[in-house]
Amino acid sequence: MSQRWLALTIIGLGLWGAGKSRAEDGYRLWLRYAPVEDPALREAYDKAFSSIVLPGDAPTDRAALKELQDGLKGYLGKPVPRLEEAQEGSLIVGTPQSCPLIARLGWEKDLEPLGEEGYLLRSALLDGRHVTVIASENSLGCLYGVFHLVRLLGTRQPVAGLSLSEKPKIKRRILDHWDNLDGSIERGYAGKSLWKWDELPGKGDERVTDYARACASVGINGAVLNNVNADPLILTTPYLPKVAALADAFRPYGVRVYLSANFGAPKALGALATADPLNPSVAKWWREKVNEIYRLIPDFGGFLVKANSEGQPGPQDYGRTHAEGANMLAKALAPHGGVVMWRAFVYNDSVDKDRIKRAYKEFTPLDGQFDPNVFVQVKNGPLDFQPREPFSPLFGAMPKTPLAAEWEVTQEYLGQSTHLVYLAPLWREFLDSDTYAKGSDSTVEKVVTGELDGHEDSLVAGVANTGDDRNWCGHPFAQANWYAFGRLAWDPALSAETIAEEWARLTWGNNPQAVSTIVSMMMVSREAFVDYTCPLGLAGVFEKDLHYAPDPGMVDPRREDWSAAYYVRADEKGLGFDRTRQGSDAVDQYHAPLPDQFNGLSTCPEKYLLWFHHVAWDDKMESGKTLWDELCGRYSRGVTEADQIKSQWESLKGKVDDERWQEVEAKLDQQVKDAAAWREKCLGYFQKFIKKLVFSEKTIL
Ligand code: BDP
Repeated sequence: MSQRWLALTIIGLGLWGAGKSRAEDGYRLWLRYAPVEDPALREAYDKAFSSIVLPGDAPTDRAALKELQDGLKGYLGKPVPRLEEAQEGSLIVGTPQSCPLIARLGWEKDLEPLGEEGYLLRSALLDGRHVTVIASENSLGCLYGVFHLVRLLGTRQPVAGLSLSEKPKIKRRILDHWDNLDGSIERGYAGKSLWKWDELPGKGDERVTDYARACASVGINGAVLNNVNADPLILTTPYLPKVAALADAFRPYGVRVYLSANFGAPKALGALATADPLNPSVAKWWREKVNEIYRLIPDFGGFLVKANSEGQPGPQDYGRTHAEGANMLAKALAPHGGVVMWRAFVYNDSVDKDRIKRAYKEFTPLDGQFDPNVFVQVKNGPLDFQPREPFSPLFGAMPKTPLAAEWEVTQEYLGQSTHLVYLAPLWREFLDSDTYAKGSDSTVEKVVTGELDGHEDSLVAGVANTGDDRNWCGHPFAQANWYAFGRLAWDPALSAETIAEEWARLTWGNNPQAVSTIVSMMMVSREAFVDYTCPLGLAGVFEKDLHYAPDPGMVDPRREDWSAAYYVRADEKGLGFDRTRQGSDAVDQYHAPLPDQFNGLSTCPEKYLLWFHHVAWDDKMESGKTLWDELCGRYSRGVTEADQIKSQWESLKGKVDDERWQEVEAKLDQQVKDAAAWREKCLGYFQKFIKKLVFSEKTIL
């Protein structure tokens, strides 16, 4: 080969390599570290971060160093050296113990209240040199500070005069994986499980490290590895080393491992004839099991338990209460610092005719009976992760028990991995809801952070949407929900829009038109989905088992309360579930003034109208239209909004990479088709009940 050809081949290979490493297949999530476009800004960053001083050498320090090196190299296009001594423009990272320079700054008093995960990110003058400092009491806090800094750079923020101090408002920020041991994922729409049980505990899996790294980048510090419908096998001696291997991989990134425990395990695994929590042999079995786990995983987080729910075993099988069951496990975990997350997702139909009232009726009498290391984990709404529900009345009704909030990041009822639906507005609505438990401003947010009732420990869980699809979440925009879960769990006061903008910039680049268009698409998407599936407080409208499309007439022969028709309650008179004092009286599970507000037809917020009321077809809505006309208008608005989201996306062709553009475009195409079909299906079903009246918008069908 001639010299020239050789040179060209090398250049060609280099470009191919570069192109490949820059492939926009979604794998890199929001951690793309794309080059800074604006030369002036790049120069400013270059000057501000000319070297890294990070003396720590613990695994978490090494993770922080790697992140900084990769981040700065990506943004600035060249490696930034690591030095031992600070220079003008050094970035200094560490704890007062690991880094003498930080000790010299004398910031201990400022660091102390920030705890192990908090950090300071400040510009400072050290021996006459301008430096930037990330300081924490702990390496993990430093790592979080590093992720904060690379986020600032990725969103092209100024970095002069930094004076930031952060600490998480919720202590445990956990992804709940509903992953089965055979690799399938319950309600997973992004491929198979990331945990390759057959290969574990063998060689390290880069993907697992990248998972933990992505979690840490948004502050997630825990993962429940397996499905709440738990296979007891995960607790057996052959499986625990596999669990430990994952825990080892997560540890540098501060992600602790938790497991879902099958309450019937001692019996199911054949060790004992009973799983009665008051039986001393059962308690002993769990104590020994827990000890075995902690021998392998010293920082194991604890157990998540779905008990006496949807066929899962539980303490009630032995005439014991949820508290008795939870406390037995809690006592085994307490000496090691572990916790129990006991789910309140129960709906025994002997408790009340209205499914949504049952969890409250079962759990509120138990307030005060749970051990201190038990969380009662409550889904945001009283039904089941619907596109819109009022908050569960359990929030604000169990002041003596720390309540964990459970959100569904995976879009089981919100278009799965086909529809673009940004969930932060849904979670924001939940957090902002006022429970009135201690007068006004007793928000759900304050219940969950522990502030309202003075609980030290706090927890928010999100049912994960990750899988082994190359882009992790199936839909490129579903990544935003993983991102938003972490950001809101860290700071539940953040606005949905702030998070959307951060994510858009980091994930799609900083083109101003692209950013504003993407944010606007995201911000309207949840309301659009509500409109074309279940407006005005409708819920439970989804098809059997799959839960993708609405099917409001569906009757499930297995259970009345698994039937859409049970929730929708369409009849000749009208639509909606009467939960007023004339009906099931669910309104009275809330604190005043909510019961009166929800009870009154004219005072009930329209977004919850059909959740609380059976409304006549010709009743007048706020708009002055009849219910039927309003419904037609809302469904049509949803279809229009889906169309607009697609047009907005189309305006970005060429403004974002083509690879992901095409992928999103194809999904939006399906979303628009679905929206129109779902409007017809729902209105077509409702219309069948309207016998006597003629309405103006009936013709739209
Ligand atoms: C429902 C899901 C089901 C879960 C259940 C739960 O359809 O797959 O097992 O919740 O939360 O939403 O336990």
